[in-house]
Amino acid sequence: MRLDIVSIFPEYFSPLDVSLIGKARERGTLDVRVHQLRDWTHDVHKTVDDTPYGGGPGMVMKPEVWGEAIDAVIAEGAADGDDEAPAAPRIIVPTPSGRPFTQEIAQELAAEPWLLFACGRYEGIDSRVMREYGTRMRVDELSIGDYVLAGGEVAVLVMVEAIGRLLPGVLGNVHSAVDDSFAPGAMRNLLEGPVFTKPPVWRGHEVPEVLLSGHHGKIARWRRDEALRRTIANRPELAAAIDPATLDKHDRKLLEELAFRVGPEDMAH
Ligand code: 6GU
Repeated sequence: MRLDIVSIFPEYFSPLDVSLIGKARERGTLDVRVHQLRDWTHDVHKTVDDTPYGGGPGMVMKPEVWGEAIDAVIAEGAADGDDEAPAAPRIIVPTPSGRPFTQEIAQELAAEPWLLFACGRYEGIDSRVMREYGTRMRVDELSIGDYVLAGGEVAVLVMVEAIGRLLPGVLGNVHSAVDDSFAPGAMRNLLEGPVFTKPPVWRGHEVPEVLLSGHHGKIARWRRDEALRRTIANRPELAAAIDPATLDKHDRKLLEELAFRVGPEDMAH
């Protein structure tokens, strides 16, 4: 997969040199290129922003410099690519006003051959940039959560890590992504429960006995109970969205004990 990132702070992306993503880059699974937006300015001050039309606080990133940057990155990528490579990337613009970035979107993006992340700072990028490229390619404005960051750089790091670990061969253990709290499958919509390793007693705290029993059926049941408990405690809105058809008798009994009802009619617990 090819990833281009355009930002006024390329230094923000040095974490991509280490760990799983760094190894994937060394192996060639991931081709990440970080670009300095200011390289496409023409004035001595390398200006990337200006005051907003209509007034108000803050500054807006100028469309001309973004247009030149994105055109150049696309031209370079298209020239580098083999004949089967697509002519255009999918463009991602991180912004707190975007659609939520979810595991489902991470999976969708992990299947793309080429992504271009356009990091805005200040109050954001002139909206015509997204309009312009949206006529020619897919452009997604995505948010990583309900809080405001100073710029999109950290959000892009988050998205690249979530996407990168889904690429074939990036995770050491091919099963690691299967158990993820938000992965599709049987445990979908359930958070993962607590985990333990040796020693069996640490500072007087014991590992739950069932995990030492070697009884796979009982262990699976215990893990599911813990997943349900944790989901109800930490994410009641996720618990309320569980399809009742995916619950067995044991699950229903546990939910009753926890005084939690599943289904749309009652979110209280
Ligand atoms: Cl993607 N960008 C910024 N600046 N703030 C955010 C965000 C993105 N997602 C949540 N807050």
